[in-house]
Amino acid sequence: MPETWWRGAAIYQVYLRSFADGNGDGTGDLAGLRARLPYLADLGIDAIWLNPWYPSPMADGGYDVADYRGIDPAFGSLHEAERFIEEAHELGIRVIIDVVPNHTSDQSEWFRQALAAGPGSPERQRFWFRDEPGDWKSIFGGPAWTQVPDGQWYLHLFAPEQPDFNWTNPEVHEYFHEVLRFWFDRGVDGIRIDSAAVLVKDFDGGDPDGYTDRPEVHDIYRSWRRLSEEYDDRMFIGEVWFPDQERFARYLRPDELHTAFNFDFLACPWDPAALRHSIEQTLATHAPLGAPPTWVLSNHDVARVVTRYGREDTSWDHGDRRDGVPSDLELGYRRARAAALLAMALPGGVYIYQGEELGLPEVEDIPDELRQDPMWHRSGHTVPGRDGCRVPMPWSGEDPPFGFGGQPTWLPQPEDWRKLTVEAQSGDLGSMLNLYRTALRLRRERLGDGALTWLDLGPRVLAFTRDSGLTCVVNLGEEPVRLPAHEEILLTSGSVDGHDLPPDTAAWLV
Ligand code: TEU
Repeated sequence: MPETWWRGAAIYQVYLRSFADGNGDGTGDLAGLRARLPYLADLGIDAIWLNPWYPSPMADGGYDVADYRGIDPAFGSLHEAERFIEEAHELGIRVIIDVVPNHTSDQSEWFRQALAAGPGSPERQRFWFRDEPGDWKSIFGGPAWTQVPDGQWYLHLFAPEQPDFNWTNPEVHEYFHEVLRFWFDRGVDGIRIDSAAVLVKDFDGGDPDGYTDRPEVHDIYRSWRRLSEEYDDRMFIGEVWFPDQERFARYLRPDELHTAFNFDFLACPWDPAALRHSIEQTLATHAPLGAPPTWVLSNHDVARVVTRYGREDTSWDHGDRRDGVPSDLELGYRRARAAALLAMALPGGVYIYQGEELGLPEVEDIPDELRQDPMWHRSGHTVPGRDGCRVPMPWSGEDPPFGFGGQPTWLPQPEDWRKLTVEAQSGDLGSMLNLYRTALRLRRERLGDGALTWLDLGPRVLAFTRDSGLTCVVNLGEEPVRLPAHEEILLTSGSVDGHDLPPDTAAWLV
């Protein structure tokens, strides 16, 4: 693996609670993940990104971390985590874990100490306690301040169970340096930085968004970068939801983060002009920095791509998730197949969210009483939230839990997922699973980092040739388009009629 292994890597996101259940309690865990490592090796990915696996009350799916140097008993033990890292490495798979520096759990030792120590104590200085609440709103809905029994209020940009750290406090800086060393010492290859742009707060600027992208946040990542360089081949991927590309790019300077998620591409509608603009802007932003771009279609926070692309409005907007809007899933599935070949053909790294390789749709009929997302509860049960993209993976069999593990699964699986299981798709050469397997194999052989040259095949077509000679053609129009001259068709996302590429179909040519 080249020294900067992440530059052209295919990275698979494991939402541990929903990947595979090794002890039969209906929740995913490390035993289940370890048992499925051969599946991931066979899929052909280079690294795994794990959502938080730490001790947590699970008020926000583990993003309310009670101890950053442990493993939640529901997932297993620290020893199992260390064995998992070793086993992944033996298969040539790197491991990226999630670190959540903006906030902790209200059940964490530090926050409990802060509550006990009372107003004005050093323990409270690790967080944002005030005598009066501010007017900021929580990203999950409702106020961002919650009162404690002695009358003070504390800040939480997300749920009340997630008090924000005070990053002007040197103790917080030192604490997270220790956390990074703890996991780098255990062989972790990368860190996904949660909510990376909101750590530093400006309460005095009168800005209702006085926490996004404050200049001082870059000092934090410069110190983290210096720390990572004490180790070999470690990387940071920042969760930076930020439309302003110039300010987004600051996080990717050579002394800060190695990569960041490209949410602009994810949020794009299924439209050639919008996608081309996003791709060109991404490449132009990253090139001068020497940072590889990333391409991502789904994650644990966003409605699944098959459902998004089957909707009338195929774009994504955090502020308007359009839950329950009608979706033509067959159309969405065709487009998701084509989008997969587009994303995997582009230069840089690609992220695959578990279940994306199975063509799973968003589950939009989860019974309300089973929903766990704090967005659902904090919105007064008006925003269904993100459980619909977190339903446990279907592996085999004709009925739930589809080989996931025990019953009931922590979120119910749709009965008709019997046709989407790994088992049902493995033997089907035309399945989404085999499309991803073949694409990842060809990508590893022929693509990764590098450059592209656009081809003009009409206004409804995205087409480019990679420096390795592979040409990707995507027809986003409503009429078939003639393929450019080629010697061989390596792969298509749907059936191709001679030399004509049907609508919502992609092809890889040489
Ligand atoms: O997400 C940060 C974030 O901005 C998103 O949560 C987004 O605002 C939200 O999903 C609305 O669609 C990270 C994690 O990815 C997310 O799962 C956590 O809930 C959040 O941070 C708090 O840790």
